[in-house]
Amino acid sequence: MSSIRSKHTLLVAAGAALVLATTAACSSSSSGTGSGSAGGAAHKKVRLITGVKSDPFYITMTCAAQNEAKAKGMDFSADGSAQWDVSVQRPLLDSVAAARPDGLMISPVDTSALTPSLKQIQSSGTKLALVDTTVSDTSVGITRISSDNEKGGRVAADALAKLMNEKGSVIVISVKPGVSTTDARIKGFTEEMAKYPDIKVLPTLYDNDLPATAASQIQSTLAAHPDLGGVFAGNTNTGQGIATGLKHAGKQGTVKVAAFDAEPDETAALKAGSLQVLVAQDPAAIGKQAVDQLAAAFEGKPVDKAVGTNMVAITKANMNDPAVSKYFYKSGC
Ligand code: T6T
Repeated sequence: MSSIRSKHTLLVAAGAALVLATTAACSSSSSGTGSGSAGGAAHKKVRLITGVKSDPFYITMTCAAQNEAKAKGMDFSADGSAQWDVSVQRPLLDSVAAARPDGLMISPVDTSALTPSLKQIQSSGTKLALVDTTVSDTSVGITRISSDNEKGGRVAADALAKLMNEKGSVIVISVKPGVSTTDARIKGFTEEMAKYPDIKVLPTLYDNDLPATAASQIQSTLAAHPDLGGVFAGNTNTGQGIATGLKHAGKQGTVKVAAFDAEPDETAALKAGSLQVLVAQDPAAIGKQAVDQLAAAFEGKPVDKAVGTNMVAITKANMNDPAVSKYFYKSGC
C-alpha cells in the first residue's frame, strides 16, 4: 500500500533573487524481496545507464551514485548513450541485461520504446530504479527518482513572464517528444503561461538535443517573430544552443531566456547575461537516492516507489551564494 507525502517550499533570497526549492516524495512500501534480498547490499552488482554519457547532469548523477555504491561495498559501473536516441541506448541496455546485474538504474530516453526490454530485465530478477526519466508503464521499476519537472516548467514560466513584463511572444525549444522529463516541463510551462493573456506562446520546436540545431532554430524564430521576448530551453544542450544563437543574432540579454539545468556552459552564459534564469536540478541526490533505494530492496527493507529531489531557480544575482552554487553540475567526478 502506498502513502503519499509532498512538500513545496518557495524561498526568496536576499536581493530579490528568485530561489525555488521543491521537494516531493511519494512513498510506498514494497516487499523488497527477491533474489537480491539475501546477504544485504554489499557486493551486489549494480549498473547505471544514463541518458547521455557526456552530459554534466548525468556525470554529476553518476559520480554521486558511484560514491554511494562504493560506500555500501557494491560492485558498480556506469555507461550512457553517446546521444539522446533509443537506437543508441538500446544496445547498452541489451548488454547490461545479458550480464544479469542485481540492480539497474536507468534513465530511459523514451517513455515507451524501451518498455518491453525493461520489463524483461525486471522479470529476470534485476531490480530496476528509474532515475530522472521514466516510462509510462507504471509496472516498470521498483522506484522512480526525479525532480518535479512540471513544477520546474511553471517556475520557468513565471520567471520569464516577469522578465518580459508580461507581454510579447515566447517559444519553447526542447529535446524531442516522448521524453518524460522534458514533456512534463513543457506541460507545466505552457499551462502556467496561459495565465498571462498578453503573452503569445509559439509552437514548440525540438532540437534532438543538439545545441547547433537550437542555435539555428532560435535565429529563424527571431526572423519570423520580431516581437520574440522570451525562450524556455527544456534542457542543457538546448540552453547552450539558444545562448549561442542569441549571441550571434545580437539579441543577448534582449530576448530573455529561462533554461533548465546548470551545467558549466549554462552557468557561464548566466554570468555573461545570455541566459537569465536556470532551473537547476539535483542530479547528485537522484544518483545517491537510487543506490539507497536499491540497497533497501536488497536488504528486504521498504522501498520508496517515487522520490522527489530538489530544484533551485538560479539568477545572476544569487549564483554566487554557496547555498545556490552547490547545485552547479560537474563535468567530472
Ligand atoms: O535536463 C536533464 C535531464 O533531466 C533530462 O531528462 C535530459 O536532459 C538533461 O540531461 C540535461 O541535458
